[in-house]
Amino acid sequence: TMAELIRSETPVAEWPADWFRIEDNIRRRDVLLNYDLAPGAALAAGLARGATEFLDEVKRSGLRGRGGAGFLTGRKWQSCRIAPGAEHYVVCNADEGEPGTFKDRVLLTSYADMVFEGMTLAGFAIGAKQGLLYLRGEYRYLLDPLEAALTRRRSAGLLGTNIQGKDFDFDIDIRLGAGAYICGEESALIESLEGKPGKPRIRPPFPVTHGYLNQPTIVNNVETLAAACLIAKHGGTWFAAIGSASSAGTKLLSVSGDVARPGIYEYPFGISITEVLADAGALNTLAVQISGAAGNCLADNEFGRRIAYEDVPTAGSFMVFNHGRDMFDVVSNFVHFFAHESCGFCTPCRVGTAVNRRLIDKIAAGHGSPYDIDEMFKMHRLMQGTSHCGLGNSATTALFDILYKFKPTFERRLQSLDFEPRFDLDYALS
Ligand code: L3W
Ligand code: SF4
Repeated sequence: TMAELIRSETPVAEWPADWFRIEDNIRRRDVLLNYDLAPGAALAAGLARGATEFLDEVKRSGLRGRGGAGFLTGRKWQSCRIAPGAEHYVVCNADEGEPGTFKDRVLLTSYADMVFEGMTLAGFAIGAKQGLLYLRGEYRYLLDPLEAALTRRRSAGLLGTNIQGKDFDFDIDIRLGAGAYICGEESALIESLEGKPGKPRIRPPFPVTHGYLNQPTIVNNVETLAAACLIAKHGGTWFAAIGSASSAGTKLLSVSGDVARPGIYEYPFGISITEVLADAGALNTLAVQISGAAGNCLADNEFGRRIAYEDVPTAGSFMVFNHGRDMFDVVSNFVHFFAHESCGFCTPCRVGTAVNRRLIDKIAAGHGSPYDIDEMFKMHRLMQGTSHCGLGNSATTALFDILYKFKPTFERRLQSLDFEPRFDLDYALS
């Protein structure tokens, strides 16, 4: 069994082939999505279908955005296609900045053609001539190989004019970010693409009608665009048959932390936390932080839950902490992260993240009291209700999840043992 295999400490490379295919750092249970299509194969299949029929296949597939929010890709593309504008744009969000997420890096490193081909297919579906790949600044080392892939694709007639002999022109530019987490938020990303500071816009209007240069624009995650190639090739019904009821297809998870085998794993949606932990060789697990610093923290009584939009949604970050870890240290790290990454545009988030950092440092130094927990509650409620964008709205999710589930680690550090926050935790988390 898998458990025996893990206990025997057999090197992964010697595991039975039918358990996992390990290709370019992606571990797959059974044969799932084949990211290794020949360049041009998916594009030929998509172009042969025609733009509206291909878009119908994407709708039929049930594909949802892999950046975390899970918006229906077909619906997004349809809204953009019908939006009036002189030009339409395809933007690939490769600003993979969520702590613990590194699956887009693997796609960009080993399957760049799939990503570019997905962008090209998206351009065909929405009627765009220009694609932009926004690459996080920390991935600058990928710029040369990615540019080389674009050059190859141009020479092969997969980009440029009259692609594959059809009346379809499309090309792709790569733009580099400069290290700001907020530029993963789509409207801040668009501002940055326009050469402005990465401050989120007010949404609505959404980018599908008012995006890059105020023109209709789709912004999709790297993994979403790669999946679009498979839909072009195999059809929406094939894709919809993989995964769970409301979450079609597979998900790449970036598994890190206290596991014997960290890395990228591909699973059909619906996989349980327990199964992922077993596959990665996690022992003595205390908690799993899902979806990065902005996500939820699951304690061991929740490991039966499933990775799916209808249960535990995730952009792919799966950080494992065992009983040797102190969750206070983990959450302190997140609090510092958000104070650093808040863009400063709106007061609740700019001030709230800074106040929380001061309070968590005070508690860490042994000077804290229940009053400080109450203050953090106040910030939490304020920020969730009034922040301008998702960063401020989600900056305290992990803090209060961890406080709620691992209360003793906070209690130990407070001067007063009489730990009774005035605010009701259940209410605050509801
Ligand atoms: C047309 C409407 N389009 C919504 C579009 C919208 C966007 C998408 C999702 O991301 C996630 C969060 C974390 N007509 C529309 C519409 N859209 N209504 O759908 O929109 P939304 O607002 O639900 O979410 P969001 O704010 O864009 C929030 C994740 O982002 N996150 C971090 C992600 C990190 C990575 C990474 O490192 N690779 O992705 C941080 O918060 O999971 O769920 O396109 O335009 N009526
Ligand atoms: Fe900037 Fe935070 Fe306000 Fe978002 S919530 S606009 S990151 S200050």
